[in-house]
Amino acid sequence: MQQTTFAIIKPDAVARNLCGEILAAMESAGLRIVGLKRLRLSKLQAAGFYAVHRERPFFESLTDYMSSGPVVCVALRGENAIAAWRGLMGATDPAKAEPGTLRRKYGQSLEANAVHGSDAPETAAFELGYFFNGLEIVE
Ligand code: IDP
Repeated sequence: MQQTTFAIIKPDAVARNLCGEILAAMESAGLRIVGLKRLRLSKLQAAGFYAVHRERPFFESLTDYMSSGPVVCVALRGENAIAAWRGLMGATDPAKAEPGTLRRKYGQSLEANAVHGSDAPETAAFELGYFFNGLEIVE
């Protein structure tokens, strides 16, 4: 099933000039980049994006980190794109992520784990709409 999912290259990875390598890994996995933008989130915008985590103890730190520098946002389209991109990212904690995954290769800590990916069709729809308007995703 063709799907569109949402990815972020997080501030730690952007700061280390890893955008090209991460975008290349997306394409090598057969995913198509159908939307792309660089921006810097405000603290409030980061809190809106991660609203599902607002009761978690790491919420303050997470939203500080996500607003600490520019991010690169990507709309990705392909066969089972949500699961395909989650698989390529690896587990949340880079130390526990499978060898070869992007978080294992590029993640620095449980929080600064290099990339984000939507975990379900509903979250993909919310997250794509949070960052892109209809004209900015070109399938
Ligand atoms: P996911 O990004 O793999 O879907 P989530 O549980 O949705 O993982 O967590 C969102 C983000 O919050 C993670 O990618 C990571 O940056 C951060 N995070 C998750 N758990 C912790 C934690 O226990 N401490 C600090 N940051 C965390």
